[in-house]
Amino acid sequence: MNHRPLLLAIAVAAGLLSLSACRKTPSPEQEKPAARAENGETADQFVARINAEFKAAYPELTSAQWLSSTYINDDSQLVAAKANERALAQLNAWIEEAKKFEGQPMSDDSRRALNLLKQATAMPAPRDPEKLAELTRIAAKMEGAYGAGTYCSGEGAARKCRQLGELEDVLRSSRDYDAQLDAWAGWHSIAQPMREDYVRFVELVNEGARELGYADAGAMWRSAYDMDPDAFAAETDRLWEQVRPLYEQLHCYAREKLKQTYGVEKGQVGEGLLPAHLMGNMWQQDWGNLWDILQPYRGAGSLDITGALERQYQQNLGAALHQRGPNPGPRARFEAEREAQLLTARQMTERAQDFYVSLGMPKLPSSYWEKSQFIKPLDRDVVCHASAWDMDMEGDVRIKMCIKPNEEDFTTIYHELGHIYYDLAYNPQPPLFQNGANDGFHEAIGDTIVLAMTPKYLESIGLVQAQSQSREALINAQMRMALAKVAFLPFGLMIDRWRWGVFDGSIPPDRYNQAWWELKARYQGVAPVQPRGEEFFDPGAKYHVPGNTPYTRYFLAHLLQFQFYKSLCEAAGHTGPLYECTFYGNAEAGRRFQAMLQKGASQPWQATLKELTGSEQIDAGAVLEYFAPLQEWLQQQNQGKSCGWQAGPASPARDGDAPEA
Ligand code: X8Z
Ligand code: ZN
Repeated sequence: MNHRPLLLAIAVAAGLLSLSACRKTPSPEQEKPAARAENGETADQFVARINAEFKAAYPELTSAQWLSSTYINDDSQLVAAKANERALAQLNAWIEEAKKFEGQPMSDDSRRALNLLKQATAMPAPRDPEKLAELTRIAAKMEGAYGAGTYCSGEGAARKCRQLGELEDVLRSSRDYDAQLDAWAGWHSIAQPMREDYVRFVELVNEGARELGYADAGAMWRSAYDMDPDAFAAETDRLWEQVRPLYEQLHCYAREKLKQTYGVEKGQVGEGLLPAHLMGNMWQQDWGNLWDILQPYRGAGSLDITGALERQYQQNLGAALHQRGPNPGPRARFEAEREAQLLTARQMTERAQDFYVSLGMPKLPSSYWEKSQFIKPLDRDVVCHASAWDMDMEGDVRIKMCIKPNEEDFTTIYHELGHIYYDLAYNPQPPLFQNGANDGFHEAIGDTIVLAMTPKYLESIGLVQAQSQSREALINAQMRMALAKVAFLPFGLMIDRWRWGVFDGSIPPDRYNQAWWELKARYQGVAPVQPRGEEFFDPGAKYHVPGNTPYTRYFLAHLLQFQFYKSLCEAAGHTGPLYECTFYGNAEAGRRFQAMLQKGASQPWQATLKELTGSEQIDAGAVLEYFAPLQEWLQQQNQGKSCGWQAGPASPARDGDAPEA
């Protein structure tokens, strides 16, 4: 979940506006006598009223959601479900009322706002009050179950219970095949009990979507892109085809290294698939943790960010212990550790803030520092999955994370602050326009900054040592970025390929897990090493499924961020190769970025994209330009190897053929 819990989660434009990309001009209709509803209200007045009511009601919803995510128990779940129930009922009532104004004269802004209203939630609720209540109960329960998920193993004194963070630590750091398999399978076991709830959840949101006039909830999600929903789906196929060759090269290289590390038998599954539990990440969406295995040139350009952050933590711990005098006891030691963890997490956030401030953006308000959750509390369950929150549309912004001193969490902070700075920038807009140009934009802001964290920038802030300039160092830096950004691409696509199928019924409940792994094989080329039958519900082990957050946004974001980056680099006057650019400290880049953020969802995203990049299309050209040196290097490395994989007879990768890289 990001900044807009449930309600407004995907509030972007509806299909009706289509590609007109109409600019906001003072509406001539405002001068005509406007049609009025029975209460004498014009369409423009109606929109102004719901904007005001929406904003007034919003803090109660976000507070309830914040509590249920940072303090999971039955009570907070009940309160969150009830708040959501009220909000979704109100939304349905507004949408119903808005029908009165269909075909009536109104300003362009009001027309857009009313279209956005129909898209204001990713969880369309049935009108039937009992079903609505059931839906919000299930939603709160599934999110709570994910957050509280705990895997216990071992007997007697050896029995231990671990949550997601600890199981992720195993995948991050251990290279023991069985320990990784245990952690991977252990986490996936927590999702099994969600299956039944998810089946019902799908029925209920589909009913809600149909009542709004969509074929199903997936069709509704696809309608949120200022273009024909089918054309949108086709667009994602086109974009995937653009980047697929690059992914296949990376896949081929990674497989070879895994075989070298774990042996030919264990380093792959079936015909060329990567073992799901060996990719350093629970969902194989980011391979950055496999740096020890995949690093192209040992020691060329040291980018050990995790090491630097760990040292920073150790320093903080040393200072905290020192304050407690000689020979601190276990309790004092424990307190010092907590203090150092919190301090390190705050320092990491300060560094991220510094980048935004260098672009001319404001410092975060003091309430951000007081109210955010930076580290995992020990006395209760929380949803650790990182999120950014705009509590009241007027400055109470927060992040909720369980930060650890490692590179992944460090870049995630930059990601979350991207959401926060977007929120702050569009707060002056009417509430219905307070959203990303489309949801991919929202996910791309912080990641654009991450692209600008070049080795030189990291050196300049003292996080890594002086960087050598060599071809080896360049390939290392590119690989580091590719393991995060390129490895992600097919994952960014497959989750909603699964959900679109689930919502439209082409994936029925008795094929949930099978279809999941077919899509994992087809797009990512990964597979589990043990059978995963229908007794499992592996999609539920990924936050966004129980959390009902649409996922295609991240696929779009992984392309958009390169387009944004390229344009901001040009604005900053960068000349050389794209990958060398940082716009840290550049006021002009900051001005252009901020101008985009301030627009929010007030116009079709195509117009917003054009203002920054000159193009109205999402395109993978900038990704390919950025990674050109790595792609060439990978092709050399993979020469003579048989790349590609056989996704299995049930789900041919391409009309029955293995994709050959
Ligand atoms: O969920 C997130 C963010 C919050 S919007 C932490 N991301 C996706 C994920 O973790 O699966 C960021 C990248 C992809
Ligand atoms: Zn995000």
